[in-house]
This record gives sequence, structure tokens and C-alpha cells, in this order.
Amino acid sequence: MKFNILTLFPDMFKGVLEESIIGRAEKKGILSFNYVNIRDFTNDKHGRVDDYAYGGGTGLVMAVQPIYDAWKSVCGEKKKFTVYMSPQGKPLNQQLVQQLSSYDELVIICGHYEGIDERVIEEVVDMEVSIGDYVLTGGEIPAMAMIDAVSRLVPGVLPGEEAYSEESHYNGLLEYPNYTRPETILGKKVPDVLLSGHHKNIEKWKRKQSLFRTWLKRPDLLRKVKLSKEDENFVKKLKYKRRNRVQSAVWNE
Ligand code: 4H7
Repeated sequence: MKFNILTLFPDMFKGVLEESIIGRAEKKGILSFNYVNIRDFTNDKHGRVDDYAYGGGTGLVMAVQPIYDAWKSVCGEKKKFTVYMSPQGKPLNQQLVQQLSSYDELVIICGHYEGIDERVIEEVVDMEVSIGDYVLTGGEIPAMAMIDAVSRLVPGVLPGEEAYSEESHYNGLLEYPNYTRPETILGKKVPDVLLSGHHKNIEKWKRKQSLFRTWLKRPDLLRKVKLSKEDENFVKKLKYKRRNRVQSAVWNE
């Protein structure tokens, strides 16, 4: 999958996307990043890419010309799906991440300052995306978050094929807790079942942990996901116990 990133600050991306899993996938040729510096496209003799806002108001607005020409240089005559990172966008979630991972190429526009002239958005943007209801100084960090989330769904990016299928098994729920060596540390022992070698019980424990955590921390997610009869029964038990106000001890069996 290829990401074309239109930004005034291409260097912000390099350290992040060259490391770890995403970096390795790029070296393997599964992912590619094309950084397009919007400033390289300005026709302004002083190299300016922004200007005062019509109607007043604080701050500078990124002008149409450099962004539009940068976008044209990437797309030519063939439009490519173009995303603009903005607080007004569609909230990014795993479902949208999955949708975006189906493209084999994306163009991502990162605004800075007060954002970009509305007319570029009208002309070239297919989807505005937000990574959450908070304000940042630029769209670069949102772009990196989105690229990371989308990239890990591209086949071959994650190390084991397993990692992904395991996770999708818990789709829509929070993940169960993880433990590694040593068996005891800080006076705390790894849950016995994980050392038992009894795979069926381990799977059951993981599922219950997922359901329990989701119920406790993100009940909103629980309402959206489809549960088996067994899952339902387990969650019902939790509800009953919550009424007794013993939340920290709700699940001792
Ligand atoms: C595009 C338009 C995304 C980009 C406006 C970007 C949060 C997110 C930005 C702005 C972003 C997100 C203009 C918003 C200046 C803030 C004070 C850059 N912030 N700005 N405002 N949630 N900021 O995805």
C-alpha cells in the first residue's frame, strides 16, 4: 500500500514511520511512503504557503495554490482517494481503519496553522478524518496515527498471521491482560491458568477477561458487539454482581 503524504513538515514522519513494524514493512516493499513537501510547490517568490484569513480572525490559512499543485503532482489525471486530517472529520475507529486499508493508494493532506482554504477541500478531498475530539497544532500526528492503524492491516505487515486473527477473534472487545517472565515479580504471580498448559481453559479465561474488562471500562463497546449465548450469560453474572457494589471483586470463580 502506498501513502502519499502532503505536508509542510515531512521530517516529522520519518522517525516514526521508519521504526519497528511499519519501518520493516517499508523495507520489505509492502508499504511505501511518498512525502510531498507542500512548500516545494509554492509559486510565491518568498516561498510562502499561507496567508491571512479573509474576514479576519487569528492565524494563517494555507493557500490553495501550493496544496492544489502538490496534489496534482501526485494524482495527475487519475484521482486517488484523498483524506484530510481535521477535527471536523469522521471519527477514526477500527471499522473506518479497515475500510481505508482496502485502498492500495491514499493521499493524505495535513493542515497546519488554522487549516487550509475551504476551496481545496471542496475540490480534492474525499473524506475528512479526525482521530478524536481534541485539538492539535497540525494534521501530521493524526496522519501518523491513521497510517499506523491502517498499515498493520495490510497483509504481511504484522509478523505472524496469527497475531491478527487472534485479535479479530476479540473484535470489538478490549484485550485480555498479558504476562511474561518471571512467574512472580512485585509479589504478584502470573494467573495459574496461563501456566497450566490447558489450552481450552486458557481460551475461556482470555475470553472472560476480554468481556470483563470491556464491561468494566467500556460498556459502550459491549452494546455494539455480537455475543454468543455463553458470553451473554457471563456478562449477565457481572451485572448482577455490580449491583452489590463489589466491583473490584466481581469476578472470582
Ligand atoms: C485541519 C484543520 C486534526 C487541521 C484545522 C488536526 C486535531 C485533529 C488542523 C486544524 C488538528 C484531529 C486549526 C485545528 C487550528 C485547531 C486551533 C490541525 N487537530 N486546526 N485549530 N482531532 N489540527 O484529528
